Amino acid sequence: QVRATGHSYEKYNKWETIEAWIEQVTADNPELISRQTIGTTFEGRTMHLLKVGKAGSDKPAIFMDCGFHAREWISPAFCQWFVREAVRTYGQEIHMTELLDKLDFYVLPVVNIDGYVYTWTKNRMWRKTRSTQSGTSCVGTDPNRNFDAGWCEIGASRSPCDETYCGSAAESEKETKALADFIRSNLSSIKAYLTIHSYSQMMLYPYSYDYKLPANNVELNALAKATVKELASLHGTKYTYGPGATTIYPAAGGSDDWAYDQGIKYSFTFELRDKGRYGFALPESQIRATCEETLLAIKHIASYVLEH
Ligand code: ING
Ligand code: ZN
Repeated sequence: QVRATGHSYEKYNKWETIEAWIEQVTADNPELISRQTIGTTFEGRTMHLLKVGKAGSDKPAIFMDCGFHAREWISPAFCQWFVREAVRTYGQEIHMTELLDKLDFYVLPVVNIDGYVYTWTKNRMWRKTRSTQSGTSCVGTDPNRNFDAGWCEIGASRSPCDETYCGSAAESEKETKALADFIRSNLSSIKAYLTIHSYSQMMLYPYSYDYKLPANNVELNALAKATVKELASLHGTKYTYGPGATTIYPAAGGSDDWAYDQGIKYSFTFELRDKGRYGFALPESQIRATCEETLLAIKHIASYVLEH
């Protein structure tokens, strides 16, 4: 159990608290967690990545990130919850124990740290990164339009002032480049890519940059169906699921499509609670239930990946 200063799993934590928590949870669980730096943000903050799992050789891995979009606060809350539940239930609960014995989870607690800090200090509804460039006074690129997957072809904007600005080039952002570099360097072990957003209660799989379907569409559809059923079993929360383009909207440059095209056959975007009542401002009173149900979904996918 971690007690980093001011940190709570049932509250939204500011970045300095999350960063202290990252250090603490790693120090407290050396048998299960190791930490590495994968890069720095535009404003110079450190991008810490946690590797969660029992030490072993040639283990398959699942990569999961949170906090792509600054205002989606439930997302980093889930990554923290996931790590806590992993260390709390390892050796206690057979399912988690087996998962951590047999695979590693790479957890990136906050991708867009600069944006997240900005939502705490200046504008709660900020979405993009905080990068600047010459020729415009507008700030930020949409990190989920910045990957090299049909980059900027559809559902993205070339105008730096827009919320879905795709950036000056694919991977123009230090944050997306760091994430993509890490995945490229670990492609042989990474079997699944999971990216956590909010809101709208959806489980999306490729493609979003095109109306084409992935080669294993039938399998992904069945896995998504079973996963949302598992998620709903706890509190009755209903998720829709399907290819991004037809389930939410067409949008190029997303990380799930990019990861899939790198050869990671299980690639999903989760849109957590709710469906719009509170939207991005999901009350802290819903953190526990949201994270509990989402954890069931992630464990379901991990078990599936282990069997396949
Ligand atoms: N939704 C995602 C977004 O970036 C998405 C939806 C998923 C787009 C996958 C492209 C690829 O717009 C939120 N809430 O951010
Ligand atoms: Zn998002």
